[in-house]
Amino acid sequence: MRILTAGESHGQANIAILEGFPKGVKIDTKIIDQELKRRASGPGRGKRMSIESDRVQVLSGLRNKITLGSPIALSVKNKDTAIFSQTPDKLSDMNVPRPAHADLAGALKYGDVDVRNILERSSARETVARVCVGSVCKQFLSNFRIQIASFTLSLGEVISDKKPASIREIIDKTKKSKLNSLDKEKQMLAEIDKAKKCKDTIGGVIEIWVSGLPAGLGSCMHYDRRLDARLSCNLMSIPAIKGVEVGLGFEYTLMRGSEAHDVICYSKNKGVYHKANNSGGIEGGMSTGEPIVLRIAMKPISTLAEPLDSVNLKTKKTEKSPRVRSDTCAIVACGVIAESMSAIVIAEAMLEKFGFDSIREIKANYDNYLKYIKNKF
Ligand code: EPS
Repeated sequence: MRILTAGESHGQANIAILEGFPKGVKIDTKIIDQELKRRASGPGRGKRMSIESDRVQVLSGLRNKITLGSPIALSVKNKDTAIFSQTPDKLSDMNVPRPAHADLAGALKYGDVDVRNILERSSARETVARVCVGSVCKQFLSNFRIQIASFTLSLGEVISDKKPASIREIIDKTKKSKLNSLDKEKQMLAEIDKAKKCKDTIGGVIEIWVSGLPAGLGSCMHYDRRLDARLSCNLMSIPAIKGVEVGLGFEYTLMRGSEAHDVICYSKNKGVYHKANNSGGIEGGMSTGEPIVLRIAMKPISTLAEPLDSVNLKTKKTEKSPRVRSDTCAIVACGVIAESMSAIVIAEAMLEKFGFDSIREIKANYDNYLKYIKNKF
């Protein structure tokens, strides 16, 4: 599977092309739109989200809601295109980079003192395109009863006490939460309000689960085929993500091997299985068949309502960074994006293992593999 995205934050549209996706998969664009709506929602989102009403347009690759095996082109129009429709002489340069954004590194890299030329593409708005592709991948995975869900594990200093027992619990509980959390919603909402009042921003930790997948996706045979490496790469590519954990992650370092590692058991019913899932469903770069558990750390949104000190790249004088529209918190959006980026990796791994021309062929190979595993182990 190959994926390309294109689009600027205030350009005409965000576009994705998905190539190498199998034939015969039913895709409901309403489900893509629901995911886009989830991405735009959540407490702490800024004014831009009330301007946009993101809807996908499928430009190619589908006939009668079924994939053709040809490249799938997806487009989501922007409503706020003001910056691109203004004539250049009316548009002032933006010469003060915002700390913690791509502005300064991009200005240096591309040799441009107008950071607008950098921030338009580096903006997290681009994740609109990724969520469209993620939704297509999720719909493919649902043919194999593979589910992906996420929840807000912490927000600022408020940390959830709940350890979910199953993906069902995550889906059921987060459905009732504005913050995609399992508990402590009130305290988390208060954190956002506090940050907003101080004209500040806030981040948090998101936990992502993938369940229902077979053992043996990914590979131990080469570093870039490892499933955990690929998931980490995709998750780390989300703007504002500064850390990724698999399973116990950093907590492993506080334990001895004897208590940390998942003991292997056998029962006639289940075959071989792990007693616990500290590994987060991945050992040696391959899925174990247990749910995959991942965590990502989202830093506070970079653009502040009370801007930080910076430097004017033209005058070299100290100046406050510009006041631009932003979010106080985008943790709910980030959860949806993380699910999408995970769905892309798992879909790719499924195609590698079970073929990629048509869903019929993939299903047959998949069923055959499950039967083989069951009989042999
Ligand atoms: C947006 C994410 C943020 C928003 C952006 C829309 O992106 P950024 O990384 O640029 O901070 O601020 O909206 C604007 C740029 C704006 O004009 O308000 C998103 O997720 O859609």
